Amino acid sequence: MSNSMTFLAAGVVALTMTATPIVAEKWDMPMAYSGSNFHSVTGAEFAKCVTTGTGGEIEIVTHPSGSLFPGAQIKRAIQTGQVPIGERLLSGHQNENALFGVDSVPFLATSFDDADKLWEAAKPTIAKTLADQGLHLLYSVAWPPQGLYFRDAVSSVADMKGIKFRSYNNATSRLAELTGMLPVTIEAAEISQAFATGVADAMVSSGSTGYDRKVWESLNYFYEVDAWLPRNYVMVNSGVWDGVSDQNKNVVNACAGLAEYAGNWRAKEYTGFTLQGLRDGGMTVAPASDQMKSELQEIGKVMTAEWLEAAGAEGQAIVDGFMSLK
Ligand code: PCA
Repeated sequence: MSNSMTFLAAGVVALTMTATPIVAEKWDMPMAYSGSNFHSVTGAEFAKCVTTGTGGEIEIVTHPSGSLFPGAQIKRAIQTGQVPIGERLLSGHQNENALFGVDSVPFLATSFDDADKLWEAAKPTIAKTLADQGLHLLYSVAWPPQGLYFRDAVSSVADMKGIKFRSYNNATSRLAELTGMLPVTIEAAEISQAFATGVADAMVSSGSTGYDRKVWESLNYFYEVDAWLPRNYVMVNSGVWDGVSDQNKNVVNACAGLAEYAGNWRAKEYTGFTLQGLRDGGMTVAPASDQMKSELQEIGKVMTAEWLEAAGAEGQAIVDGFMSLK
């Protein structure tokens, strides 16, 4: 390169730098579920939307499969500023505050429509509870309805006695206790291994998680119970959020709105698709027997009463609000 060209090139670089003083920020976004899971796919699109929409001023990079932080640590990592943003299962924090378990009360909201209404009723309280903990709620997407997975056929609660049961929150551990099973808490990212090695022989989850983790390699039965539809949500550290320009906040909010819509749409599409995937993998997928359904309903009543007791007036107000939307 001639001297004059070098000079010219340096001038262009200097001009570009002064003309557009971009302060690029990289936001690492931990996510607990596998990269192929629909929540993770939605999160990756959200990240791209923000990166493009802010002209690269905020670049979000997702880390699925619990690779940056395992699910149980994601919220704390954001609260303590180790990462600015992330996604977590809302009911995973039920041990901190019963309100976070509003979406895992058995048989309260058992369809996508009802889960939407329950979220509408709960969202202001949940957003405030998170804000009090230094977290800003961005968007939330439902999982498909929860059913019961077993290695061996089961037709009543009595058949469940003594089975090692993989749980993912307080409600699922409690369900295990009330059905005489033995709960062991395991993140979704680890379940294929847990089932293959006999650490657990059953779980409650969606067709989606069973499909993502290829559980047909170990388990043989999925009973459609439609017990509840838990939610994932994406949160940002409040201090980080406060530092975002109004213009970029608008972009992030618009991308969050799109992600919520697309994620919930995918959850519905994925319900039938993944149940068929379980069948194709060799599993028996069927509604629970009438006896099992009615016994689970009784257990649901106990768990509902326990949740209302723990969640107090705020919990009752959410349930009342939900009933008025139904
Ligand atoms: N899958 C997640 C939570 C709910 C679901 O359907 C899991 O099993 O961990």
